[in-house]
Amino acid sequence: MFENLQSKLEFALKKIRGQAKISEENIKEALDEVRTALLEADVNFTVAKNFIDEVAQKAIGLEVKGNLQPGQLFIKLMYDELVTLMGSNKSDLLLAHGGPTVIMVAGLQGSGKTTFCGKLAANLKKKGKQPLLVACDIYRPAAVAQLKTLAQSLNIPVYSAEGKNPVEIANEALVYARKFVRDIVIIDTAGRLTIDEDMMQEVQDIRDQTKPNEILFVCDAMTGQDAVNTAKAFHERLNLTGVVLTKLDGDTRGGAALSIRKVVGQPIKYVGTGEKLDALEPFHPERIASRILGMGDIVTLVEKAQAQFNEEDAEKLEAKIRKNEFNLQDFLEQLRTIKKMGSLRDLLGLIPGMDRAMKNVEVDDKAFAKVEAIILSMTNHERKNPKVLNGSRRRRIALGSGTTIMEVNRLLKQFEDMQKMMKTLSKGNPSQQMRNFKMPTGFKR
Ligand SMILES: Nc1nc2c(ncn2[C@@H]2O[C@H](COP(=O)(O)OP(=O)(O)O)[C@@H](O)[C@H]2O)c(=O)[nH]1
Ligand SMILES: [Mg+2]
Repeated sequence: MFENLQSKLEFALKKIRGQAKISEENIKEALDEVRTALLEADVNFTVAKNFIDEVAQKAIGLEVKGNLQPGQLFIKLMYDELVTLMGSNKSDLLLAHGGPTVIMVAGLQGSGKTTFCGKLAANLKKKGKQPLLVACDIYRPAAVAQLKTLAQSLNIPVYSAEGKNPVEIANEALVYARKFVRDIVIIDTAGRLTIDEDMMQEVQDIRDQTKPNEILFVCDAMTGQDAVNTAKAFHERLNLTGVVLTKLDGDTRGGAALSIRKVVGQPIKYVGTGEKLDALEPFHPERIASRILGMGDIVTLVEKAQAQFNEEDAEKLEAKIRKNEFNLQDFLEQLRTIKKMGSLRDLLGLIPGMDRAMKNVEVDDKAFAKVEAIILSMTNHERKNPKVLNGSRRRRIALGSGTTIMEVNRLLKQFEDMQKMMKTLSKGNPSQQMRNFKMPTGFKR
């Protein structure tokens, strides 16, 4: 799977992986090769371009900690972006609340629809569901027979009806499912070799009648970018809820896997990895990204190191709080970290119990800037010893930061409260403390 893409990427990143220093120049060089590798893998042009731009931009801001090498961080960045490209998280099947869940399966002929219907039914049956398969591909007699054979081997019923049209069959199948208490109805539809109007109209009619919970587009991963264009056409017509990539066991270049999520905007839900009925896996973006990048060792290393650094920082911060040494300088540094991270919760998450307590707190960025300006107008000594801040010093700070004495006073009062709270927090029950606590300027409840 993805052998060619993998070896090309490995080549592109080889030069950078061991580097103690990386420059804009060698990032650019590596990214040019990554771009070529993606295009050769038949990744959609726009998707490839956006991907490269994103990585390039983030690479500039890479911050090196401890003895990690920038090259390793760069590879981790590539990995993270690949995961994002493919949708970040595993996406589960949407199930109906009450009444049978209807799953309609659509796609071109030979993409693996019928096989997927069988695999999905088998998979859901194992989980205790009672699927019903519906044969709506009536144009080739062999298609109905194929579904029946699959179903028989699984001991799952098939609904089919000779002489009826697919919309009637689908409707009757729903009645059947309710009557015989089948909780999942999987509708196998007909495909053509290319998109044609009759076929589209027919699946659209089936959709309108059966109102499926899931409309899954089955996509042959071997067909690369073409598959992506087809998926787009299906999506415009049917409003897909998800994609299934088949034949990932074959000699696929990777283009479809990497492009389809961005182009269609719907998650990949399953991948087919063989002809047998158990060759179905939920789609895990991280696993596929690891396979594509083939540098799992580095990714794991960087992840571990990053987790460790966060822990170290957290411990230091905690110690300071415990000893009541958390001063305005620390506060300023934390503010900046928050800004960089873009999330207050990340910081608060470092303080035991705080993340839960602050669940509903929002951050106001403008107020942040004011707080920052006030602290910046203080001398180092003042930041570390807020006690020395008498009236005249406060006036000077207000002037210097373009704020008012009242605002300076408020910040200092709130900082004092915060210090107190932090001290109790590190000892006791955080959520209890939070209830009575007034947020410092910049934090809104
Ligand atoms: N290797 C491999 N073959 C598959 C996979 N899914 C389907 N096939 C094969 O692809 C061919 C077409 O599958 P079929 O389900 O009949 O496609 P349909 O026309 O869309 O219903 C069959 O020979 C299947 O065995 C898969 O994940 N891996
Ligand atoms: Mg079929």
